[in-house]
Amino acid sequence: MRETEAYGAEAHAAAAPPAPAARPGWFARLSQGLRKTGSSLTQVFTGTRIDDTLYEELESALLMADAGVKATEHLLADLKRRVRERKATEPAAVRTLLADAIADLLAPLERALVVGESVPTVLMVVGVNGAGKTTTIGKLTRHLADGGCKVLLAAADTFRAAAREQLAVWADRNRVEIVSQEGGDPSAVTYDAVMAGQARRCDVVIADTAGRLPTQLHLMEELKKIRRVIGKAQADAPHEVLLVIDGNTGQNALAQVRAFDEALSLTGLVVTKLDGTAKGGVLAAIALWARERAQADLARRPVAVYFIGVGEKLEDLQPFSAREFALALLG
Ligand SMILES: Nc1nc2c(ncn2[C@@H]2O[C@H](COP(=O)(O)OP(=O)(O)O)[C@@H](O)[C@H]2O)c(=O)[nH]1
Ligand SMILES: [Mg+2]
Repeated sequence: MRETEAYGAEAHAAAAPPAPAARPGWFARLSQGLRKTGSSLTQVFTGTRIDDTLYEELESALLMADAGVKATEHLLADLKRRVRERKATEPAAVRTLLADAIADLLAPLERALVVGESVPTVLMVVGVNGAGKTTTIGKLTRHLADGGCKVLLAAADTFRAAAREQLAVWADRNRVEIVSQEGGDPSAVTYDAVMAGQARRCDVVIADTAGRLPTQLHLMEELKKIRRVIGKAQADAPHEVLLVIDGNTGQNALAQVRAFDEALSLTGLVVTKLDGTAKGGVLAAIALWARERAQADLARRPVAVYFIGVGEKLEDLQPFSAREFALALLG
């Protein structure tokens, strides 16, 4: 059996941000991508005094960034505590302390995606149409294949020919195998793929699913069925149920997280399109949701944010680092 591979493990080995050399240009792209979200936040700290006005402006900026009411309250209370403790007197110092507060809030979301503990490791990827599922799978496949993993793709979004073709292009480009079937049943295709993955000793099987169905069917029921069928093909699978969300959708993304988690019990998230949005604060809202979820059931595996995306290029999808995110946001 091959050794466990933790994609992005180097980036997550310590609390410190990943070494820039490991991901050339990434911090600059992340900063650029988060600029719209960050500019209204950094604006707050251009004055000369730490007073009620500063905190009020910060509250508005966090709400505007779609951090949500609860995470905004949490961050403000945490920040005021830090300011008292450090006896900060300059707005610039408060800005640094806010970065600390955001990094601490987001830290529990940071975890490396581990593949290789089971052969194959089965990943089920879900999300609404256009969130970025197929492109994320393509990018992830490339990273895994580059790392020496044998990957098999399952085209379980069988309802649209374009969806199958799009995944086939990625499979071709990455020279990995794909199980696809015109007009086939999504569960049957996924089942076949997991069985093929076992027979061919693949390291990873990734199932791409539909984000919307022909109207008479119910998406969540279909996805639950796929999840069940994966378990029939391989008892300990799926090992990951990943929800891809579009960072542009802000608070609506949180509603999607709740709905998909309720139906499928998510293990991880991928947040795409953080470039060109002013709503990147939604990660704070997600962090608070994940914290409450963990507190409600301590035995349950917590939800991670495995990757974030700031563009359409291959290198624009990278493992999530809480500290790096906070620094890029307020830098
Ligand atoms: N700007 C930007 N576009 C992205 C990102 N991730 C995906 N996209 C684009 O979003 C569109 C929809 O992606 P797709 O993977 O087809 O979504 P799916 O319907 O969930 O499979 C495509 O044009 C992607 O190139 C990102 O991080 N930034
Ligand atoms: Mg797709």
